[in-house]
Amino acid sequence: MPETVLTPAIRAEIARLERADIMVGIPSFKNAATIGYVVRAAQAGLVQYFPDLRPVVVNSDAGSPDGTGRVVVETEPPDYVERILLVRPTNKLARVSLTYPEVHGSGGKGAALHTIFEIAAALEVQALVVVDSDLRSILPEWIELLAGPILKGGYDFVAPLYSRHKHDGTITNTVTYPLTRALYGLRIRQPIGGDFGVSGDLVRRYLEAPGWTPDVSKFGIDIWMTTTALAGGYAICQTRLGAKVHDPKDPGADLGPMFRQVVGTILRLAVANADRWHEVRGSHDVPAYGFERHATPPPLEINVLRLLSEFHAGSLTMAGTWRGMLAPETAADVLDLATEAGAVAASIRDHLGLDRPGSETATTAAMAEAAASFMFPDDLWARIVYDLIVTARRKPEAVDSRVAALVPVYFGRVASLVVENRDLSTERAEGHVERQAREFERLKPYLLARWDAEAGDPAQAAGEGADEGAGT
Ligand SMILES: Nc1nc2c(ncn2[C@@H]2O[C@H](COP(=O)(O)OP(=O)(O)OP(=O)(O)O)[C@@H](O)[C@H]2O)c(=O)[nH]1
Ligand SMILES: [Mg+2]
Repeated sequence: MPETVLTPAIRAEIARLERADIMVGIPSFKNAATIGYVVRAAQAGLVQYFPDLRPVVVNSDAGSPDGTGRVVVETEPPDYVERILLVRPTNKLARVSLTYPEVHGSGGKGAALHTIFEIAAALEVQALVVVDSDLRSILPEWIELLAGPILKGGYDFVAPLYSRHKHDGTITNTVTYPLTRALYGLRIRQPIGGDFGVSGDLVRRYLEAPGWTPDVSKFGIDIWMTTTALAGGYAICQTRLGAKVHDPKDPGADLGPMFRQVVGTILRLAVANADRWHEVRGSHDVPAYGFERHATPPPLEINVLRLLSEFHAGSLTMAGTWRGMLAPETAADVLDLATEAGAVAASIRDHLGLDRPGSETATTAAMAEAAASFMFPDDLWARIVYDLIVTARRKPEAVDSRVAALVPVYFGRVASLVVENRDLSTERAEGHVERQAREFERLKPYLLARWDAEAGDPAQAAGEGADEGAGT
């Protein structure tokens, strides 16, 4: 990780705080509406569960114009928490909100966390907890659930386990969970959940680790943290947090940039850590901490029509790129599916009368029902992701453009999952996530064969299509 020049304000805060045992770090960007609750929950958790430790809450903000930092500073003071919880902690809780500097010219969630790591290391904390600032479902107990395994159990990295709505967490369900599991052999169900516990040792490792790219300064940070912990052989567990309720996102409308940053990062990490995953077969459960509870996350609407239309539109402009980055038979299957997606999208519009003025909206359920015939197979998706790893090694400079070209294909994959899960309970839909993860494991020999063939004869490109330029 590169060294950043901490701003004078941050240096002054470090000098003022001197030391802390436990820190809660909260990255933010325009979260004035929700961060107050997150700060109160974090404070209450520190006071209630760790009254003997020196605690600090640090908000690392992007300089949000909506007053996010002011909300943090003006939210109820720590002694309010002491009064309502009837706890008299040994140490006063410190609270800070500051604006983080960019890392090599890139800002975002990862740059915010970079500053949080620097402060945590400078204060020599034993445990760092990071939580998102748009959380509605955080409770004081989350601080114990995320820090407890580090302070009591000797773990270095605590990944979250939550109940999420069956249509939420699509990047997790389609890429980061199955790929992390198949590559490194550990079943970390939420590798990019955003709410983590990190030991002081691992924080120091993060500050030295290589591979801090512009994507890691943005939403690549979560998978970078998880993979760096895995590749470094750190002790990892999961913790049961109940439901994750946060600002909702529709994949087709909101998740394109996040997908590019997360998937670009996971591919680069896969190339860099090949010696960590090459010999791994199968996978193991990861211990889970905390009481098992049943929670029902709120429903999430997904625009299936938009997903299918974007998949089809992608095939019209990116067919050449797809042929260049996928094995020939994989590319042919994807192009056929994209054509079908176009036909299904047209029939949804027709069926639901979406071309008529004033009737452009429809529910997820109605769109999914109208698209019932559409199916993007698990094994095809797994091969696509594996092909991308192979091409990421061959042409590292092209990772960004390839991952951008993958976005419409991901939309097609998500549309298929929404269709398939339309009438299922969250538990049954979870079964499909597991089925897909097993498919990634089953096809790992396909990755290894292509990877090894490439190593023996990199020029030959393992039978891949030659057409790189046309149609991009
Ligand atoms: N400092 C900083 N924080 C950011 C930035 N973008 C996002 N964040 C924070 O990162 C956290 C996660 O961002 P979200 O947009 O909620 O993303 P997410 O919940 O991981 O993603 P979904 O599961 O797809 O909703 C929140 O606390 C955001 O405030 C940024 O540019 N700068
Ligand atoms: Mg969120």
